[in-house]
Amino acid sequence: MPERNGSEVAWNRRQFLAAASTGIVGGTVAGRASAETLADVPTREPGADLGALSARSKYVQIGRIPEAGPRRRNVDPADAINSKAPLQKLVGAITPSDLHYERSHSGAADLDPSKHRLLVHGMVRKQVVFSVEDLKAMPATSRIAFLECTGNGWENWKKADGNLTVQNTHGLVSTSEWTGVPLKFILGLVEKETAATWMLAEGGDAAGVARSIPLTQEIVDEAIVAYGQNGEPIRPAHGFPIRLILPGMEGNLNIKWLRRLKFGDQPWMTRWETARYTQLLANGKARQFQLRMETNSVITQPSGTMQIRPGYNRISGLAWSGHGKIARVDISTDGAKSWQEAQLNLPALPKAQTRFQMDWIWDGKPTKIVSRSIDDKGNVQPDRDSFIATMGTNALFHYNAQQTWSIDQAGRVENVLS
Ligand SMILES: Nc1nc2c(c(=O)[nH]1)N[C@H]1C(S)=C(S)[C@@H](COP(=O)(O)O)O[C@H]1N2
Ligand SMILES: [Mo]
Repeated sequence: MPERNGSEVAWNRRQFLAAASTGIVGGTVAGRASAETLADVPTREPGADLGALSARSKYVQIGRIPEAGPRRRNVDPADAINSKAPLQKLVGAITPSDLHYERSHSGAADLDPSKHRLLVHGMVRKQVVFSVEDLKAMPATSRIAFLECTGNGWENWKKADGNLTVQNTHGLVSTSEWTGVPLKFILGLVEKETAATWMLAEGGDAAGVARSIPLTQEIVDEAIVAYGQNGEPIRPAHGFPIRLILPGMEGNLNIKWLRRLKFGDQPWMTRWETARYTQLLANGKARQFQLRMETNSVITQPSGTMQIRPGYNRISGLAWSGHGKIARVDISTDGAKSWQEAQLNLPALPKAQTRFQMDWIWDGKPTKIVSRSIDDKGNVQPDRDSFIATMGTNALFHYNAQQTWSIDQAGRVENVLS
């Protein structure tokens, strides 16, 4: 797939201005196009005092939504098992840390970093216990990567509820810049034995989530024992003081509140990879260790429960792939009959969310809009019918079928299966 650079992005200015001059785009854009003097612009405002932390504007209503699993919304926060990111209100590709989705099996532990330790043992020549300060003194790396819960999309496995927003259907994915020690550096310090092909990672929360991770070359090269998220210490909800980051792999493997790494020559078969996080296939057999997150995308604007007007609309959304970079996103505005290539906000980073967008003049007739992503390894996001034909409807995890939003005569946008 040929790579394009940012300066080549062809903004369709002509189409935008044509829509504005005919007034079909509505007040804000048409008003902006006709404003001519300073009198059209609000006056200047006195400023608030400066403080230790800056807050969001009082005009901005944005937040996560705590849920208790598929189709269990509006629950008591004490019963929530995850809290979804407001994808429909985000711009760009990075998720602010306080809006990053959260999946915590027994709440967010708040660990004292001066007491916390990481034990590294098993098939290593030197068993070591590291303090957080030890880890922070080591060479550090930073990487922008998405994190996605395997349960993302589970809302639409069996049926589509028309009242869902994109936050409900796809809010278990987020992108952060993660900073920490490359796993490779730690492997060298403890002198991992060559026969050790698996790593057990265990969390220090009450649930003690523990997963066996195959030490493929890719994982050895890319895994990070992270202590930083978006430029600050990782927040308690996301694993303070340290967590594992495995770009592109199942969210569940990215162990938070990391307390132990053990090396061995076979998986440990913890309850998290036997009873949980297996994939029930159409033939009734369960697939284990499906570890990579698939090629995915979703239109976030316009999306479920929004209302649009005929005329000029800008379609925007997010695409991501656990295999590598997003190479292309196609958009259909006629229910997957014909497709047009969307613009990507570049650079498209490997295993990170990539923003895409496209101009669209809606003729006011009922229709359906869909996006489909393709990554640089040639993986194409499947349509729902072929996805269900392969996977059946027994499973709950790794749903990555194309998302369709239907738009009715009144411009109401609704979640549908296809
Ligand atoms: N120790 C521990 N690690 C954990 C979890 C947990 O509950 N405990 N949840 C896992 C799951 S299922 C996911 S999807 C990701 C979520 O990370 P986040 O809450 O930072 O988004 O962390 C994983 N790591
Ligand atoms: Mo998860």
